[in-house]
Amino acid sequence: MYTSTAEAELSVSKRTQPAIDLRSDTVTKPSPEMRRAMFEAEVGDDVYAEDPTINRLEKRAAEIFGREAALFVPSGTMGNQIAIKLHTHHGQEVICEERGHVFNYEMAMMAHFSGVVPRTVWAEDGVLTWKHVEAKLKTKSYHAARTGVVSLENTHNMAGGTITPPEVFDEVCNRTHDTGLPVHLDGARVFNAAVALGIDVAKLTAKADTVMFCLSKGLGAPVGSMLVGTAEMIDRGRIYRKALGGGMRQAGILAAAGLIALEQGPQKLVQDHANAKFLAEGLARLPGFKIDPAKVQTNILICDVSGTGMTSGELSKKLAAKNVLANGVGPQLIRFVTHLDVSREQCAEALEAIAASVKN
Ligand code: TLP
Repeated sequence: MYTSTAEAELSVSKRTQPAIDLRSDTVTKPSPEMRRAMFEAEVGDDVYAEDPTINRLEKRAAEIFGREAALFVPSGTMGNQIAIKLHTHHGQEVICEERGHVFNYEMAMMAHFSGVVPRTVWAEDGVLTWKHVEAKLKTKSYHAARTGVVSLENTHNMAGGTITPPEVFDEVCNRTHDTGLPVHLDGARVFNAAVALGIDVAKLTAKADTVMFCLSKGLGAPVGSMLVGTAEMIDRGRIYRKALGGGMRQAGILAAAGLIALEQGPQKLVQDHANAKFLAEGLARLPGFKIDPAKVQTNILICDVSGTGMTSGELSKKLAAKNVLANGVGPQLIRFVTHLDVSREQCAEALEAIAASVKN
C-alpha cells in the first residue's frame, strides 16, 4: 500500500495505550471464543487432507458459496494468485481494475508465478462494467497477447469499499463466458458487499468461476482465506498452494477460528458499515477533508486531505501521536477502515483527534 507512515509507525512503537486502529480490518484480534476453539481444535496433516477442522471449514465454505469445493489458504494474496494460475497460461493478460489488489499489492506475483501481465482499466468507483472489459478483452490474435482471465474485486478496496451492483457483476461474467473466458472474483470483503446489499453471498457470486474471500479481515479470524470453485479447480489449486509454500500441516488450529469467523462474522459487519458512515459524516463536516458520505457503502472510506494543507503522511503522523492510526493510500489520500475492534465511541474519539490535528 502507498504509505508514508514510517514515522507514524515509529510513534506507534512509543504508544502506551491501545490505539484506535483504523489502518485496516486485517488488524482484528481473535475473540476469546476463537482462542478457545483454537486451543481445543482437532488437527491432522492437511497436506494429506487429514486435518478434520480444515476439512470441516472447506466443506462449510463450499456449502455457503454453493460450490463443489473450497481450499483453505494462508492469505488472500495466495488465494488470488492460485486462481490466476488456474485460469491462465504464460504470456496471457489479466484484465483488472487499475487500483485492483491483484495488480497493485500482490508483489507482481501474477508475472512471477503465472507469467501473465495485468491489462488494467480505470473505472468509476472501481466498478468494472462489461463496456470496460469488452474494450480490453482479446481472444486469439497473431499480434497481441490473449486475455486469460477477468479478475473483479468486490468490494473494491482502493475505490473506497465500493460494491459492484449484482446486475453489473452478472453481466460481466455472462458476457466474458460468452467469449470462452473465465472470471475470478477477489472477494476479500465479499461478505461486506453481500451484507450491505442484503443478498445471499452464494447468489451474489454465483457467476464467477472462482471466488477468493478472506476470513482474516472483517470476519475477524487471525489468519486465513478461502478459494472456492469446482472440485477439479480446487484439486489443482491444492498443488499450487503446496508449490507456494502453503501446505500448513496441523493448521486446524487456524481453521477453528476461521469456522467461527465464517458463521458469526457476517452479521457483525452491519455495525462496521454504520460506523464507517458515521466517520464519513463527521469527516465531511471538517474543513479540508473531501469525502462524500453517500458513497461510503461498506467499511472503508478514502478521504482526500489536500484541503488541510498536509500530506497524508503528515496527517497520519499527527494522528498516531494522538493514538489514532490510519494509512495513507496516496500522497493526499487517507484510508480509514472500520472493524470489530473499533466501537462507535472510538470512532467519535477518532473524529475529535482528527479535528484537533487539523487545528494545530
Ligand atoms: N488488503 C490489505 C492490504 O494488502 C492493502 C488491506 O489492508 O486492505 N484482496 C483485497 C481486496 C485486499 O484488500 C487484500 C488485503 C487482499 C486481497 C490480500 O489479502 P492478504 O492480506 O490476506 O494477503
